[in-house]
Amino acid sequence: MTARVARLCDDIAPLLDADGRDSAAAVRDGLAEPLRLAVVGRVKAGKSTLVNALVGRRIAPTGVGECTRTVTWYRYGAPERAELELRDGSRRDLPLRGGRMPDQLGVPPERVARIVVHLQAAALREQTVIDTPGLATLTSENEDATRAAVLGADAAPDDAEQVSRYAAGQAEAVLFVFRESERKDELEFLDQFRAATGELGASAINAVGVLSQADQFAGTDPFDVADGQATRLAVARAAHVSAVVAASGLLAEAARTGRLSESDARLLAGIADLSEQRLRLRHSLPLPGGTDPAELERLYRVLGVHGLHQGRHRCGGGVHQLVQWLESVSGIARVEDLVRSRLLSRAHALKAMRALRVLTHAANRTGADTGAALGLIEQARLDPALHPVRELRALRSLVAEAPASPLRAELERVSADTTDPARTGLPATATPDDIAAAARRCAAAAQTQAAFAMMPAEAEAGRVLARSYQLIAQRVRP
Ligand SMILES: Nc1nc2c(ncn2[C@@H]2O[C@H](COP(=O)(O)OP(=O)(O)O)[C@@H](O)[C@H]2O)c(=O)[nH]1
Ligand SMILES: [Mg+2]
Repeated sequence: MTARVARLCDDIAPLLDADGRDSAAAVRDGLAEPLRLAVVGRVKAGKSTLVNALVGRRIAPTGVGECTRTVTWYRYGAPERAELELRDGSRRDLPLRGGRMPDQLGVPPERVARIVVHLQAAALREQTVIDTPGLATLTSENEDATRAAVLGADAAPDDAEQVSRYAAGQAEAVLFVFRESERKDELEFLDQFRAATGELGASAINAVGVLSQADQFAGTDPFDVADGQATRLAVARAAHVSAVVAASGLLAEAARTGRLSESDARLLAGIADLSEQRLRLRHSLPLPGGTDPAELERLYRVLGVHGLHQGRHRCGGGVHQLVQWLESVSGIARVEDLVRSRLLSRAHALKAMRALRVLTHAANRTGADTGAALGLIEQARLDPALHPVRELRALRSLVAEAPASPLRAELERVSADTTDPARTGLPATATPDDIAAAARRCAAAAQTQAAFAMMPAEAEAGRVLARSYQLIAQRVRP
């Protein structure tokens, strides 16, 4: 698939104008890179904290610093370094202080197009993580910066020219960070995001969601409450995100970024017997002997109230036990599983899909030989190598227009990163003849479903499925 798209980029370049050729070259270069995952959500949703947990470093500034107003790319690379890319096209090095981003950039944030941080973090081998300031928030600069991260710098949502020019630098997948699912503006945010990003934005095939700060939900087990809300949110927003899980970025960050020491664990174990009531009164009543009040306040900041109150009972085995508990209760592994199973497993198809869109925009520019360029794109689309892209498009329309359709599960199964026996519902031991016969049967059934479908999205899903099965049959029995 990747090789086919790369060839298309080469073939189409002579038919484009200079900007279009730049886009095609950028798309081609990006094909070999890890998937670009943009972390989006409102300001203070907990995006940067979650980025730190995913990357395993306390690198992204959290809170109110200047850097939180710019878009930052975290990518794999050595030596570890950060670069500022300014809007005028120039670059300058940004010194990392103790492995962290500086609080000041040295230039006004409005002059910054993006910051690129190169780290040797294992998590970045498979994905480039793009931290964004937040959409639908207090200031319009924030919104512009986030839109730029997803659509490309300066791109107005309805300006296809701009989109095509900058689209090559965009994200291919989206991680939505929701703070509280009940808040109406949190849901409106999704609609605004879609309105702002249009076809290039998030959908059930390229976006997953996290209900963040799960440790802050009310109830004896806040994580349990957050889980329930995440499930409801996923149902309500099935067209925008393929799934939502609850997680606490703060607890995951504490577990993974080396912020806790043995002496912290000892301090916490020393206050394990105090009542929560007593801990809340710590500012007016003296603490048991030996407890350093400043250290305790620091731990409240690192762990939050729930994390500290529950975590102090998991310190008997030292900091190791505490860290294990934080890691497991935080839900961060579920976030990673979701990203892996829904996004990274489709990385090639998601990249190809975006590439075709960028090239289509480039082909439609006034300086291009539009007819010939679109012809090449159409040829590529029909190539069996790019059939996975057609599957994803069909799935996206189906989820948006007919989410309850029985074809949905089938299309999800067929388009998943799996084996041909699994795609045709057979055991792994099935012979090529069995698989080919099953695939032909399934193809016929899908064609029938396409013929009798009520909705256009269902008809298209049926046709695409039929073709998927035909391709399987050809593949196993050429
Ligand atoms: N209790 C708790 N606080 C969090 C969590 N995630 C972030 N925060 C806090 O919320 C504030 C905003 O977080 P930040 O990651 O900067 O949000 P961003 O604006 O979306 O990048 C910071 O003070 C964080 O410490 C979490 O999971 N639990
Ligand atoms: Mg942030």
